[in-house]
Amino acid sequence: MKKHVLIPASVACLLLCPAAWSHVGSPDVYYETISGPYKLFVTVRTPQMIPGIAQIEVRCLEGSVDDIEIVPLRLIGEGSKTAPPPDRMTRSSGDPQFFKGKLWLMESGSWQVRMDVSGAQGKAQLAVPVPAYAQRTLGMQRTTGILLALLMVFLTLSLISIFGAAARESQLEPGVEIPPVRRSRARIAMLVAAVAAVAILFLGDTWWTSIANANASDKVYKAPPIQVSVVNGNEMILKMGASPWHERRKQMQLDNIIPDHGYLMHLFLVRMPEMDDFYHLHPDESAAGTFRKNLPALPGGSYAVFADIVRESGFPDTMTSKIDLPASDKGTPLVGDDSNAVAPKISAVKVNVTTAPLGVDSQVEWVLDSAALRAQKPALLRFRVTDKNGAPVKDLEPYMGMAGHLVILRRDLSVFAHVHPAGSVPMAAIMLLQQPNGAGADSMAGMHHDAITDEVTFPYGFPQAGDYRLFLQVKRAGRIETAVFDGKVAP
Ligand SMILES: [Cu+2]
Repeated sequence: MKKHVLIPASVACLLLCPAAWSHVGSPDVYYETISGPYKLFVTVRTPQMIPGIAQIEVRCLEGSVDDIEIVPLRLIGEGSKTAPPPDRMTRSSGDPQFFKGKLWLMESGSWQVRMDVSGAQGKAQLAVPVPAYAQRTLGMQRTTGILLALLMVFLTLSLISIFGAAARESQLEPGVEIPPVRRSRARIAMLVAAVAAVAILFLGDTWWTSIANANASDKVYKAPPIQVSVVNGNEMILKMGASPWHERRKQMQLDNIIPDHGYLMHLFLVRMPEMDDFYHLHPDESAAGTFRKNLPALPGGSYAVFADIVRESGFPDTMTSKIDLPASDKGTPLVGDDSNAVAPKISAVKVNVTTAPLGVDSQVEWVLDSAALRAQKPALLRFRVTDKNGAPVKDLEPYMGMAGHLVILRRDLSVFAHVHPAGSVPMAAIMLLQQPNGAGADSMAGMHHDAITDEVTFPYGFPQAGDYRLFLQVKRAGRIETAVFDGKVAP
């Protein structure tokens, strides 16, 4: 009890620290897939604490679903084979194609939510990767804190008075006058008890604070640190470390990174504060946890660095850093899937302009629906590519296996998300679920779920209100092209 009342002070400092970034400030899972006869949009709101409850929502976009059962499983390994009894999702009374459910996630790590869907078109099964991690420490409610503090004072005073009474009259017969020597002995006893009580409270506070700090450092998720430097003029070196959170977990060690849509690392450099220069690069791993990339010629400035990797468990990390780069006119030209885009200065643009140029002679229209720019609202972000005459283009081709890649950045960098037509979960995790002995039977999900047309969609929900810049990347006739949008997200 005494320990507990001291929580608020220790926790307060944790809450003031920046939130634990993963995929930087965008922890919820948005996933769109075709599962057998059904097209489904799944949202998993991950718990802030582990163990905690994940809130799951499924909207059926095609087909007619009657019933969905959900169960949480590890994404890989033994834990992915034995399923506990499933929970049934609740069908919305107002919207029969909308289902809600809850699942407990008992441990941090890489999970999947497996779903058995049945409806008018038969049965289907799918699995959604869900990375689970404690995002913060929960503070104590103020009223609980006050109540416990009052109880602490009451118990401490009671304890002192019990010691006083014991020294004063415990050995006297009832009704006997208390001798003065006992009265003074009682005062001494109460003084000793008070000193002891204060000492116990002090030690309790110290103990609790150290536990809270330890929890904050290795139970609350933090992205691994990354050291970024440039040598030989234009060779960027990125050295990953391990956060205490990762060190506690064997499956998070440096040597177990797996390729995600073709590369071990997707590296994004964004020139700040104007976000007017953008690079999407793929460094090579030269030693465990060390990556290298020869940079192209670039305008100098301060660059925000976002490095995406995926562990073999399917768990993603986005490491962040920043680096000042001098202007250089010599560099290694970008080849293959590496790309660069120049964007207007963010301080000079209008938000919510729905058309942006793409390449030399075409454009992208952001087809905004009412839900798209609301915080926490799952939406399909929809983009349509047209030529200079406004006609749909026919030459979009897969870029790293997909119709498009979307990087979403809040202006203050508190949100970074790298999203694909299948959603916000890493493609590598989806691929793990599709392996022959993998858990999911979701053979249609992921990379090739729709033929590539002139329209690219991304399931996503902006985590908070604010100004965002979106970099949409597609490939046309062998060229990687980027369209840049600015959106204001309402609360
Ligand atoms: Cu991508």
